[in-house]
Amino acid sequence: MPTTDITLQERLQSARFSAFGAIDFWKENESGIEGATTTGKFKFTVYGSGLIRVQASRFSSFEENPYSVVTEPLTSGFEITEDSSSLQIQTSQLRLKIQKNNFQLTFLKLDGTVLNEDDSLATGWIGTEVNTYKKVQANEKFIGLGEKTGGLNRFGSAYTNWNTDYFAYGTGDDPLYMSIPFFIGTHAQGSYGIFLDNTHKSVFNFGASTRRFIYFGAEDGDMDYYFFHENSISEIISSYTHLTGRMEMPPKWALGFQQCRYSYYPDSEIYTVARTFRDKDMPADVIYLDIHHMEAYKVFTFDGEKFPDPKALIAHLKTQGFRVVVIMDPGIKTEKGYLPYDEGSEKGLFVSYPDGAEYEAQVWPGWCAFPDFTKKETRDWWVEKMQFYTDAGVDGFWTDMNEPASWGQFTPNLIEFDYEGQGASHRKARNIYGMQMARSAQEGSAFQNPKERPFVLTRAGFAGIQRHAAAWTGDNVASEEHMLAGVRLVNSLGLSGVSFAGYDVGGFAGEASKSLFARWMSIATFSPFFRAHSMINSNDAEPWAFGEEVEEISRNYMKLRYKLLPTLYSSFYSSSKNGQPISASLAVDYPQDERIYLSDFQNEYIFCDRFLVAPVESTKEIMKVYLPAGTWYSLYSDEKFEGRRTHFVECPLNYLPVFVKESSLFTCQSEVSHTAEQTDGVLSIHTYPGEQDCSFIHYEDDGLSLEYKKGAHSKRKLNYSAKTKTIELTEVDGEYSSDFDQLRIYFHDFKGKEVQVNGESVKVKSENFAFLGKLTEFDPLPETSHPFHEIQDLTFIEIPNSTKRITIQL
Ligand code: NBV
Repeated sequence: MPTTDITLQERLQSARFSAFGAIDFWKENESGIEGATTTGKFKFTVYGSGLIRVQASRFSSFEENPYSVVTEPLTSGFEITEDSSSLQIQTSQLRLKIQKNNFQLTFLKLDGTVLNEDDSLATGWIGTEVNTYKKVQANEKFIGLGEKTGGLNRFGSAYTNWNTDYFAYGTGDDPLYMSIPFFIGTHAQGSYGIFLDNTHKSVFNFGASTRRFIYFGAEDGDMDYYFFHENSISEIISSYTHLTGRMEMPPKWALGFQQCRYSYYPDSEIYTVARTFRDKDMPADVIYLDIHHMEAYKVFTFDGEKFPDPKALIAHLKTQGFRVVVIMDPGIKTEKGYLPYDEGSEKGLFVSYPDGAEYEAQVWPGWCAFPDFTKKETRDWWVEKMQFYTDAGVDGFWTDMNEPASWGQFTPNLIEFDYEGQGASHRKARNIYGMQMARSAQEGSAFQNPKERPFVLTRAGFAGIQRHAAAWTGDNVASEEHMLAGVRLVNSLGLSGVSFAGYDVGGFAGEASKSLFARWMSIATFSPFFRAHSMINSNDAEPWAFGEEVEEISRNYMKLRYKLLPTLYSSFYSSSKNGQPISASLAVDYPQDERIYLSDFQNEYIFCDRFLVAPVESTKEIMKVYLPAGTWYSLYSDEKFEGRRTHFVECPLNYLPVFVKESSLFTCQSEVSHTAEQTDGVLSIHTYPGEQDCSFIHYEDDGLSLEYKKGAHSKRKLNYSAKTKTIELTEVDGEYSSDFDQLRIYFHDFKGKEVQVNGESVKVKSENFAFLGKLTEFDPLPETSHPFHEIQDLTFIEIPNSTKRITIQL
């Protein structure tokens, strides 16, 4: 019978690789080309002069992910041509050649050099699984792919994208909590990015168990990817974050030190922790309420015994300059009479089995239902529910367990989600679920507290998550290896659009040694998100819990973090505009320097565009650092180091190796105990000479409201000209009146006696200057003493701040 034959044929076909096939038909459309091969439909869409989308489907329509991409295609600026064997799309930056007989794609620069080329197997299906196979270019490196463990260069490894709750993961384990199917390839001919816009479980194999090709693909759905080409890695990241959106400017307090614990309770413990920060003169801004704040772990409740008056607690913390962030887990206890459950159930807001029955799984509260955050009604309802917390004065929201996690860690795939009305099984919806929960939290915060900027911290996410939340790397472990792996995770997130990211300082699981905690604090000072956290039933892990020496080292670095706030805040501002990582792997600026990928050096990164941070185990006192091209200054001593070579540098526990790029400018303020505390009104500008010009946008606003969007900011460029040796502060743009009425301008590596300020000569003063304080010598023996670095006779001038242009001639 014919039907049986067809079925058999299909079955045999789905058991093997089936190529997408030769092009049968094609036509031009508004933004590119569409057509069909022998097995399906395809479309090429131009999104930018360096950005083309590739879609291939086995069906008569294409699948759309409604969550990640926020821009529209172009309708001009490209040309389409055809010859006997191929079709070509050319923009002002990129040429795509499509081979007609096998759908093999080649992306070229306009000079004809190949950026990226399909293997002849090109694209095809194995059952529902779709993959694209690509050739590897000579010496090609692969970087990014979001929250992935492993080395900076991902060549030789394979990764799965499937949001996973993974307590105490190993530093080579995969997958973790968040999936961002975007990577960057870089080789001598140039760099490109590929974003696979498919929310199903996907695999990126960069040459594990094969040397013929690399490939990427998904368990189901279309082959749907965006190909980016720009002249630099940072422009590729810009283009990716233009496509998928950028972080909103967070409240300034979210850049301060944050203290977490699973869990602080009862409320008296929180009062004590907050007071201890102030008593011990350790700057901090945030305290977290983890799951024990709830009654029987039920979201939108407070445990009446442990927290009898949350409003009073939070109000009191505010008077001390603390903000409170509360955890929200998605699981809603399926208990009749518990309002969130009753409401959600009645309105049909929970994910369900295909027969309509509510899906239940066990999490902290016991059996739970799961809000369907892929449905607008559910998000709107969650937004309303959050009033419970904002009424109590809560300022920030932490979405945890949103992979979603449940006991057993194996959600059945038949569970159904709304997926914006499209309908989707768990296979397609899982990876997007956490991002939609974070989005709901952001919308809830914005709605309930409309005068302030939201702060949301999320564990799970997908491409575009940076629009809604900051990310942290989940349940890490108190080990040296994990500390360094966390740096790579954050740098990889930065390559993938998530610039506001961090790890649990001290390690969530296990017990940090004294030295490990101290080192971790110093490294995290140079992390966009700076939070200490630890697991239930572990030793105390606040920065004072490891003895006096660690306390002093921690305090020193916490204070440095707050002194650097003007630079950090300005970098956040720039990142919200251009999507650049705040913690940037050296691969961003030096992709062709082979040495940065070596295991000894792959953890080094550039923080805020000017500090080279060399993370190192706490057990080492001397380390080998590789410095890329240029001249570098030790942050602490101004000692000069030549780039393009390795150096052995000392790294005692109280000094993490940090270098400042030549031709740099950055800004500092006086010590404060929290971000909203008034400074002494002096903005310090540190200037370093060098062979290149440089510029830095100094940005200020009220740090909290949305008024900056209406012009209530103060923004000026600080320019350094290498040739004329001038430093220029451009006229201030915006209506916010600066927090600083004085400028103190430091001239590193400059021994002159006077400088010209707007043509008038000003005498230069000098002082011995230290970015970090001297440690108390607890032990009188000289061999146990701690080194102390000062910059000798650092020259500076002090002038009044003004909104007008200021020019300083060295
Ligand atoms: O809510 C408790 C913890 C939280 O502290 C941690 O940061 C999350 O990653 N949460 C996971 C649940 C279970 C941890 C074993």
